[in-house]
Amino acid sequence: MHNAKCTCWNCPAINLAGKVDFRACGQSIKQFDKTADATEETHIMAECKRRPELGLFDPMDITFEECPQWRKSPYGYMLKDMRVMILGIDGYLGWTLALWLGSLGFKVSGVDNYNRREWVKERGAQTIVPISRMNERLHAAREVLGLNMDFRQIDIYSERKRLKEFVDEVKPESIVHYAECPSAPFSMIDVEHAIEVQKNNVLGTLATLFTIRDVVPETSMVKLGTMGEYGTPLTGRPIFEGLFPADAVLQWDDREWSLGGEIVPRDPASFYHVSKVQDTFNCYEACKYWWLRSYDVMQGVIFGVHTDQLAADPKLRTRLDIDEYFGTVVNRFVAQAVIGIPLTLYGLGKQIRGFISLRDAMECMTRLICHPPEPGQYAVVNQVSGIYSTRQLAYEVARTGKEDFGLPVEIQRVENPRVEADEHPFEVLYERLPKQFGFEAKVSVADEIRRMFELFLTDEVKSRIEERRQVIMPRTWWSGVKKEVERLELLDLKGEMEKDERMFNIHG
Ligand code: USQ
Repeated sequence: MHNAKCTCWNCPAINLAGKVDFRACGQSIKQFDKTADATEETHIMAECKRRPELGLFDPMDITFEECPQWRKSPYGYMLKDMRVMILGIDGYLGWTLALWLGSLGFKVSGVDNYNRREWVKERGAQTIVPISRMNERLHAAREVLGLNMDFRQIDIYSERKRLKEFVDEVKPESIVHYAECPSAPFSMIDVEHAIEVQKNNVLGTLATLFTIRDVVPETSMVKLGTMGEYGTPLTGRPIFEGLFPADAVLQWDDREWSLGGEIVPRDPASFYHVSKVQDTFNCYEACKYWWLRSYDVMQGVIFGVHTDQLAADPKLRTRLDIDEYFGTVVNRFVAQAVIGIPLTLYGLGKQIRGFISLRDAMECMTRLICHPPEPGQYAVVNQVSGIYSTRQLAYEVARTGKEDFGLPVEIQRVENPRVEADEHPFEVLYERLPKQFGFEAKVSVADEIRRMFELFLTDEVKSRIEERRQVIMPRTWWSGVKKEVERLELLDLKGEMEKDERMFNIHG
């Protein structure tokens, strides 16, 4: 088990603040409160909020494996009835994670301001998988899965006081922060949207960090970042996991320096991605100033609709968007294939990205929640399970649509409304989740694409895609121009396949 040897030092049930003023800065006279231990060898001592009978003890002494509060689970040792609060619980990921964690025995609570519903509506779009209002969703979760989740409608930025009160009431041992606008095109519409996205994301995160400092400093924050923070370095240098590895060296002018532990360069691709970069620095600083602990999860492009809990009942489904703004590329391609729009490859279609399925992302998040960072630790994981070009994915969707579902799928190259390299090297390191946290991807792109076809071809979902046909073609250009992109060419699939069979085979 990946977290068996973690100790109370990692555990959010620990109380370090009471006896040792170790959150004070280096100049503080009162760094160690000697009343905690009268001996000269005073070192950091702890109390356990769950096992007060232990009194003061050395937090390194007890491992998760030894502690009766930590129980074995498929995803590592799990803190019994661990309280997890999900910010953004009404979203595509938030709702999925709530059901997933709840079914594993976590005590789930959540907040949401329903912004996502409003933003999608404002663009004339809709989730193609119907979802009901939150109270009905909560009711269904109770009826079908026996889950009791505590929910509050709160805007984490403008209603900070209410957030603080709710956090104080629940005392979450982990806070998953999904409460952000995830759309690059939405942030590029105009100044109002750019401001809306940055305000929502950057200030919401900042408010959350202060709340954690003031109310639950030992909680571990699992914060959703994005692979898009890094951009696609044209030099081909590897994309490390957030920080340079210990042996990285900068050489210049016959001199050299270690880069180990420094934040790697960022080259975000939209004002949305910039908001995530700003979050990174805010989280990094908060861990440094206040000894908070945080994972920054650099997630690749997500795809898919399935977890066992979501599929347990139609009332439990999570939202799924396929419009220009909120649909991610694989989900969009499948929806296009279902209603006969040739798949929209932007530019050359040789953009390469990291991808991960919805289900596998949930497993990664669970493993991270079960393995909290140490106090003061800001850690980063690149959360992807495979690397593909958009062209490879379009081919796979076309192949599955044709062969398995008899659909006449075509692929078109259209003008690229974004400013991004559409042909570039891309070497991503994504080793920490498998090596340190025991993650192994379970869902292949091909399987999930097939599953999406099955759902999207049902009468209700197909007609909801048809109803919103007009919001599929992109109209938001990074330049500020507002016009629908034009087709550059319709790809000759057979010819393309003969030219480059490798591109056609995402399994090879
Ligand atoms: N693309 C197409 N055709 C389409 C839609 C997109 O070719 O119809 C291309 C885009 O030009 C881009 C790539 O597909 O090169 C990915 O685009 P996307 O819209 O699926 O994803 P992106 O805008 O990058 O953002 C999504 C999520 C975001 C997350 C990010 C992870 O919306 O929240 O941060 O994926 S990553 O891309 O790794 O930065």
